[in-house]
Amino acid sequence: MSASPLAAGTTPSWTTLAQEFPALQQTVNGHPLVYLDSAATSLKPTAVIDAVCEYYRDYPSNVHRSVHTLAGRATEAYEAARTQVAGFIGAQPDTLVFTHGTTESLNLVAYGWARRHLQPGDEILLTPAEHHSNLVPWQQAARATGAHLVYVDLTPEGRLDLAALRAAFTARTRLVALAHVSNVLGTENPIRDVVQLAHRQDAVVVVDGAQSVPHLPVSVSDLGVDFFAFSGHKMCGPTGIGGLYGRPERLAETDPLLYGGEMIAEVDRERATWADVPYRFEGGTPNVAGAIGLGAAVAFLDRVGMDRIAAHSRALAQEAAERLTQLPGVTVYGPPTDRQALVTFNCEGVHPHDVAQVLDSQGIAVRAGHHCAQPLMQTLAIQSSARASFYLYNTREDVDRLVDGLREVGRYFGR
Ligand code: 7TS
Repeated sequence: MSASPLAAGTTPSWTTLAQEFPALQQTVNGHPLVYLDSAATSLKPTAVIDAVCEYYRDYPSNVHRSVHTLAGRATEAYEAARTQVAGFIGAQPDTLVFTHGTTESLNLVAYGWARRHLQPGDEILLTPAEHHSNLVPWQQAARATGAHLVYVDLTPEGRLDLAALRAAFTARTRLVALAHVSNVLGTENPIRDVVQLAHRQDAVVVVDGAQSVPHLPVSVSDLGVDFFAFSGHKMCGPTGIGGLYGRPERLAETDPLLYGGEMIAEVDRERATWADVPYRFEGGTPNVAGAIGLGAAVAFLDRVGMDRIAAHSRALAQEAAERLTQLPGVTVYGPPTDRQALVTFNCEGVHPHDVAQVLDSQGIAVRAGHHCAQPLMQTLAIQSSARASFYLYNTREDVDRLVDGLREVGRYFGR
């Protein structure tokens, strides 16, 4: 780590920072890699890879059980990571549950809170822009409890319609679930306003932060949310680790999702009592290496500065959106301004998988498909789309490469 440009306490250039990501030091199909798929998963810096390797190499012990030295070191590192990650999202450590990611976090709320508290006829407010992970768990919870899903439409530009949201609340509204940042439109939802409206009605607000925590400074306490879910792998951390923040009073009224070792206080033949929050939600051996790697990831992001990262990814996405809009036959989705980190688009007459393939042949990685947001694809009246997503290791040259790559797509398909 002493060789890291970040260690010097200076402000390294984005090009210098990109050198911290070993995966970028390769060619793909004969071209230097341009990685524009960070919304699916981000690349990992050396600091994170080293932290994970160090755990497996030097102290690969289980946590919260054995008294030997290596186990003590593992437990200390795991809990230090909890403190660090909680601090990163403006939470207290005992309000942060380590999960395997956003999907598990949302399921934990849907099983542990919603199934216990929702009654037949209660209403769950959602938007049509939700990722399937913030939609299917509520469909299932509604089916199990007799609650109903109520969708709040977007404005024609693709933003949350606050007037429609206000009008959608009824005496039966118990829960509002929405993304902080859309993984397709790149819009940031006004969570504070949503919380204010919801709490007036005693409704619980569940926020899917999978696309916001990697890119924006986030404080769950400032936002005032009840639950907040996020994934480590989209924010420079390892796969298989993420978090669920819950307000203390909400976590206290949530049932565990996994029962077994580690999450109990006492067990006899007939029954058991639960460990304190957050441990009661972390049944079984946790992803120790993942948590330690995520701790290293947030330390890395903090050293770069979340304000800088937010401005950088936003500027790249905005520039890409403007330049793509000017290409013949290219349609860009989402509002023309206030775009976070990504641009979703289609090339007229070319399937997005073909777009992605031609870009890949030039060493440019983008995602194509429905982006796990099929109801939103239906709202946009498309089957699928291509998406370029940006992060701290991308540069303006990457936008140039994307634009050149799309001109090549046009030539290839005779447009
Ligand atoms: N919510 C949002 C808004 C997401 O973008 C994703 C993943 C998830 C939830 C699920 O996260 P996981 O870590 O539990 O899988 N989104 C994407 C994507 O846009 N492309 O690939 C994965």
